[in-house]
Amino acid sequence: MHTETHEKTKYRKMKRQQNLKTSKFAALILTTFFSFLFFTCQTKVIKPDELPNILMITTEDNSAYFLGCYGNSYATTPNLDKLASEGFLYTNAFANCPVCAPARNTILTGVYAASNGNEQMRSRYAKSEIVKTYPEYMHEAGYYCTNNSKTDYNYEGDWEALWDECSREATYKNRAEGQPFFAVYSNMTTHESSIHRSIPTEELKHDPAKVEIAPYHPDLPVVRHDWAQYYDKHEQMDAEVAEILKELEESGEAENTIVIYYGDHGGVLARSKRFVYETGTRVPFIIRIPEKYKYLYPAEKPGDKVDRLVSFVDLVPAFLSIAGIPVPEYLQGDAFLGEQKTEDPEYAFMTRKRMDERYDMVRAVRDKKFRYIRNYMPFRITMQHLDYLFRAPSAQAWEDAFKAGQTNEVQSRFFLEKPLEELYDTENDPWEINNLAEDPDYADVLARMREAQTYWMREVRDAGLIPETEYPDFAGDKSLYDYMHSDACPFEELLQAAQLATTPGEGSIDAFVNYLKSDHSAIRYWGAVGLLIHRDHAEPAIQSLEEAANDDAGAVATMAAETLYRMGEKEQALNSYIRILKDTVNFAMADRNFALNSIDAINAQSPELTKTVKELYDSQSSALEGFARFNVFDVLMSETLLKKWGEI
Ligand SMILES: [Ca+2]
Repeated sequence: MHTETHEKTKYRKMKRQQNLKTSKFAALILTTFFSFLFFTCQTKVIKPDELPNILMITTEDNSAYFLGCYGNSYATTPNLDKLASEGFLYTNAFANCPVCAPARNTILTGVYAASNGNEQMRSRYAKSEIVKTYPEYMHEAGYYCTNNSKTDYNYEGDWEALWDECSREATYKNRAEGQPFFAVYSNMTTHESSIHRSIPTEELKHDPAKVEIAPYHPDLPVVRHDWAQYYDKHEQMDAEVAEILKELEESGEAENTIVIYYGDHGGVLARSKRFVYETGTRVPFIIRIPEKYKYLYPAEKPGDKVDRLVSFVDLVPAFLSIAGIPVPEYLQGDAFLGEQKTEDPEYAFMTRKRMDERYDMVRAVRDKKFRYIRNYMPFRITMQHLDYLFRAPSAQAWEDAFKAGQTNEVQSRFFLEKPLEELYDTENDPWEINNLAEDPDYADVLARMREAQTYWMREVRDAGLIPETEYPDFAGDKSLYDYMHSDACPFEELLQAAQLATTPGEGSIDAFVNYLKSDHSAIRYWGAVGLLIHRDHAEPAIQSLEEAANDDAGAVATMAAETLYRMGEKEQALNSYIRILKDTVNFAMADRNFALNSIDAINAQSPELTKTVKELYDSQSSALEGFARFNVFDVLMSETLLKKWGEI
């Protein structure tokens, strides 16, 4: 049997069964059985004129929290509340990535952005030929596919070719007679940018004094103002969604159309969008199914709530299941509607890596109660000063309050280095401020979810294990997905190195030093990361680190340099940083940006380093004008650094 099919089936089984320790023999029997089922129980072909239309409405950057139908009595979202009463509201729905483009990458492909190698926000890395998009499948089934209008799929592609119509005028009304439609509408009203410019307080509909703010935010007028403004934006968005539904009603197609509504990820008040907490990933998710398709009902009757875990990776399988198209094996989610609906999965998985100019790597697992988080860069703070995020007045006020020593422990935590692991009881601690990872009472939960997270990385061949600076070396012009699934990738070694590097305790120093000797730059990277995390015990590795600081892989050299600097070996570290910034033949933008982030985190400084950063900035600062600034991460980071140092 093909290895990939075998692994995939095993993964599905894992999600269905509490017990991971089924014997290998039983696994083989079950695998064979499930594969047999897959190949024999193909779905019946549905004629195009019997297919339901699908109208999918996406709103930007909004958490479930801000909707009345999700239990918030201060929210004013009557139209979405009504939609929920007519449809099915999913209480455990998640974006697999807490930010626009990677979230959309997963929605479009049915493959985790982390698996596609398209997790970096933003980027243009290739998509694998193996991975298809849902408009391609829906076209084959006879659908007229329109997109109004956001694309932002985080890979290099031809969006005009993907859709029958793709513009702000795109509409299902131009389809052929009798043809089913799949129409997407995205609404920007609640986008992060909606709080960048403050509405005068007297014009706000929601009262800043009455909003309940998250306990990790300092209780300041400017913070309350942004919260109130964000409630206002939801009210406006709710009315705009109602217009789309009204148009559907007036078209006479409402009785033939499944309506899917969701937020594209959480947001937007600081520590939500971009972060794999509830606030960044738990989205509103409502599906309205007309009576004539009641065979698709996920619960007894409209108005019922559904507590099944769903995440965006499940959308493509669900679309295919609705349309009667067999769900191909490479897809990584589970159909939650239709004939190919699977049993309820046990977990949902979430990831983040680079956001604009800021690096981090975090993986999260959610069951119906707990959220487990593993931090692969615990030496980076949560609230790194990301240019776009800190345009929100409340975000800046929070950072200012922290720097002024005016924040309490919980409010300060996100400006300090992170623990390696976090575990939250989302039922009893919805703001996720009580980390249970070291609580012995939760040791079993921790172990179970940690195992699920490792298992998931293996199953999807998590491309996050490769530092972005090394992508071109491994993927070339192709997708990192293809490399990760090829025999050339020493996946098990990589996974083991990453997990060992991020294991709490004194650290396996000898193993990390051995990793530094690997031919594979990503394995060397995890060796350096292991030493950085466990630097209190890394004295015997100094010489290896000094060699690694000269590595020709930027991420390896940077991690080694940072470790040395933090251990007091500053000269060697500074030389390494300067080499990466100056050597434009061997190092590219990603290398420079990675090094600049490191310099910022430890505030490494010397006259020569300052001069080098200034030269980088001066030579390219014109590139920072307008939105182009978000494509030149190294220049943007050099600007941030020089501002911090008072140089510009
Ligand atoms: Ca978004």
